[in-house]
Amino acid sequence: YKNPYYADGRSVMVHLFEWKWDDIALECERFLGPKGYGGIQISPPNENVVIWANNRPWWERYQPMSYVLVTRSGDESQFADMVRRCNNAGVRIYVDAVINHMTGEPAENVGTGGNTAVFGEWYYPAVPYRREHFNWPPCGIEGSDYNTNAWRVRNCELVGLKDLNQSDEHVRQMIVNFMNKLIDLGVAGFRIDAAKHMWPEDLRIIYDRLNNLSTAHGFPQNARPYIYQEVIDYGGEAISRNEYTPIGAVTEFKAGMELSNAFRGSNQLRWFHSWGPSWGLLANGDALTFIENHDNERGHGGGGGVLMYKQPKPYKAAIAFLLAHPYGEPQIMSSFNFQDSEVGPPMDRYGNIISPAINSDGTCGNGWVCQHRWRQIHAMVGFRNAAGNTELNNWWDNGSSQIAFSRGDRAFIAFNNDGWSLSQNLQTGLPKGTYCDVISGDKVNNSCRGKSVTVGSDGMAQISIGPQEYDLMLAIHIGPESRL
Ligand code: ARE
Ligand code: CA
Repeated sequence: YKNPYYADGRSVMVHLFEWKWDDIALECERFLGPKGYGGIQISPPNENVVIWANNRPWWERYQPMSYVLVTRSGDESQFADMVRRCNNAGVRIYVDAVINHMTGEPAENVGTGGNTAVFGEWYYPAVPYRREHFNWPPCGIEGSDYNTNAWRVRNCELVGLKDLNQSDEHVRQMIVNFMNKLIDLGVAGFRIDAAKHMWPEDLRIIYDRLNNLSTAHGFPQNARPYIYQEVIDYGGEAISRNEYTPIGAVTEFKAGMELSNAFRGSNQLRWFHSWGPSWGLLANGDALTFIENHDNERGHGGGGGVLMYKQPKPYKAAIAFLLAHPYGEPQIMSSFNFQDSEVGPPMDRYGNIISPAINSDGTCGNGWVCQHRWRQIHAMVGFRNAAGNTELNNWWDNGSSQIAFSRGDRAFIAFNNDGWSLSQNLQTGLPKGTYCDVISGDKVNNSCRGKSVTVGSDGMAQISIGPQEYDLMLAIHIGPESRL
């Protein structure tokens, strides 16, 4: 359950938050595939309750009404078309699976697929679920429960969401049927929403009943779905992420917290020499790493304090480190622009999501941020792919916040988060030649739009990054995107 089964030579997952299936299919073909992205986390594909009272907030999608594949992102045929086209472009699809709970008790009672429920009776006819399928009697998780009471965190309601009982055979079967349907449609795995709120032994039984990935969609024989479980664990709670690593990968929230902290200037980059488990992070193969997610970029999920698209310079640098370093299975966020933390994606007055526009310079419009299209970010996907599974070598630091390292003889990166210039002759590990820095500009017509770096036959190169430059890192690698 810990292998994302990316296509050969690819890496990095992007969360296309609230994107429509038709737009994702196009994005796989016109951008993500060609740029080397490995996969996409999509928003929950199953029917959710419609919440006009809050003007269609993004979080209505975390209130399932049924497992029918109809949402604002599209219907089942659009979903199937997306998965097929993305797989053909070499890009895998990972589903955000909301299986801990159903809805709260909203005033409105119609789902995105037209189904209704009887909330007061815990009755969801389109699944079907009835009262006996929920943890009973209902109780609500209180803030102090996280520190003291694992049972209540798992058996009471998360923010009033009706809590399914995953030890019930019928509940297990409905969840397994839903997930297997998605596997058969060609998805490669799942984010398990609110995994902390379910018992690991119940989850194990559910995972073990999942089908192998579909060979009809290009996966190898006997491939198990990639499973990464959302467990927020900064330490000190009654429930530990270590209870979940035996059954799948886990979201590593500490990675984004530490990198945000450092690139904000509150910690020196030299300490990242030992980045990985010795920082208290999960074992390498267990960790889904990211800077920010859809919750904490907007202050949900105990969030706040992480870098996000509104602080572009340190944010891009934090992502560059995340993608350059071999530790973890990295994911990046692709957001829509927001001021209000509850507001949903760009929509028309009927509630239809408005597609991203693609500007002539490749950036997005219509309210979509599309971090995955920022040059400094997609260039680092190319860097990670070029680095492959090489080790980290040639670490250098100035005793403060100027650092550099190489990945085998394939890729080299330097960062300057000090307030003065970095100007050093450094070992890049790379073959002799001239390389374009992929951060400061593309290679166009065999010349560099940004900086170029000349590597000598001994691998050494003069590296310069001033404190006031547009970006604080420089990256070069083998392969046609960088080498002249
Ligand atoms: C909404 C309203 C609520 C209302 C509820 C029911 O905001 O006021 O009571 O509906 O009517 C998202 C939103 C919620 C939203 C929910 C359903 O964030 O605001 O509720 O959708 O629409 C905990 C969980 C963690 C969870 C975070 C948000 O452990 O699993 O809270 N994250 C996932 C998703 C969210 C989603 C859900 C779960 C629910 O990523 O987007 O909620 O499907 C400590 C603990 C953490 C805890 C955190 C916050 O840090 O360690 O475990 O996170 O506090 O309590
Ligand atoms: Ca639960």
